[in-house]
Amino acid sequence: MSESGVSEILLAEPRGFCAGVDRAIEIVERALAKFGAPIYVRHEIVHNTYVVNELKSKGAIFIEDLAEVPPGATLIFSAHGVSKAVQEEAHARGFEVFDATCPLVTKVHVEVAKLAKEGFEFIMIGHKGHPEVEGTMGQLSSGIHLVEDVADVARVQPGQSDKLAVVTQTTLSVDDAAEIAAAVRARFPKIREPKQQDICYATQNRQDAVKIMSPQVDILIVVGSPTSSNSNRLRELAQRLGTDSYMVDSAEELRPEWFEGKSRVGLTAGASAPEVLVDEVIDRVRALGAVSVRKMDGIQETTKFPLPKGLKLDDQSLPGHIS
Ligand code: 0K2
Ligand code: SF4
Repeated sequence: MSESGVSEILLAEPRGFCAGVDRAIEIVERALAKFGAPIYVRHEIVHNTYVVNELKSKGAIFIEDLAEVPPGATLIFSAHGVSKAVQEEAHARGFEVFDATCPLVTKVHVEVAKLAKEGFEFIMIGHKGHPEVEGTMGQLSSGIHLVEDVADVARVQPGQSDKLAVVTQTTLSVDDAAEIAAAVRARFPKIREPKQQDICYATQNRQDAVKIMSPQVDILIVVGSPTSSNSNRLRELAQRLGTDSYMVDSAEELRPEWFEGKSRVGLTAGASAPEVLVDEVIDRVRALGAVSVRKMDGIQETTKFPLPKGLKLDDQSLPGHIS
C-alpha cells in the first residue's frame, strides 16, 4: 500500500464476537471433535466467510435444504434460528440435532409461541428473506406480518387489532427500528410491546460504540461479511453520521485510496467477525503509516451462554477455537 496521512487507529469497544456467535461456533467445533467429520450445518453458522471456510476445512458441510443431509447425520441449526417446519423435518428424519440458535433469538420464538396461544397476531419488524426473520415468522403458520419500513406499517393488514404484539429481528438498526415501532404504535395504539426490546445487547452496544467513535475519526472500517445484517448496520450508521465508512470481509479488500487525506482511522467488527481479521486490518493500516493503536473506552461485555447438553468433551480441550 502507498503512503497516506494516516496517523492513528482507534479501536471500537465492544466489537466483534458476541456471546451467541461464540457459542454457535463452539457447538460446531465440539461436534466435530466429539463425533468427527462430516457435521452438517443448516445455513452459514454465522454470516462470516472466514469462520465458514475454517469450519469447512475441519469437516463441516453447510447446506440450505435438509434434503441434502444423509440419514443418520449430525445436524446443527445456525445462530439465526429455524422455523418450526425445519425443526419438525429434522426430527422426523431422525438426525442428531444440536441447536446453535442464539438464546436471545430463541427467547423471541418462545414469546411468539406463548402469545399466539393466547390469540395474538404479530407485526414483525425485520428484513425480508433474512434467515432469522424466516425462523421467527416460521414459528407460526399464519398471523405474523412482516414490516420492513414505515411505508409497510401503513399497508399491513392484520386480521384483528385487539390482540396484536410486535417483535423484531435482533440485529436491526436501533434507530430505524425505533422509528418503525413508533409508526406501528401510532397505527395500533393497543399493540403489546416486549418489556425489553428484541434487538440484542450486542447489536445495541456495537452501534453505541460507533456513535461515540464516528465524530472522532476521518474514516471507519467495519470488518464483516456482506451477508451480515448487524455488520452492515454499523457501516450504514457511521455513514449516516457523516463519516466515510467501508465494510471489508478481509484486509485484502482495503483500498489505499480510501485513506488519502485521512488521519484517524476507526475500526470495528460485526458480531460475527473474528478478531484475527481485525488484527490483519490493523497490520495493513499500519503499513499506511499509522503509528499508534488506541482502544476506545466502552462497555465490557460479560454475557456467556451455556452450551447444549451432549457436547461435553472427554478431555475438555478444544484445539484451534476460532476467536
Ligand atoms: O447480523 P446477522 O443476523 O445477519 O447475523 P451474523 O452476522 O451471523 O451475526 C450473528 C447474529 C446471529 C443472530 O442474531
Ligand atoms: Fe445473539 Fe445478538 Fe449475537 Fe445475534 S447478535 S447471536 S442475537 S447475541
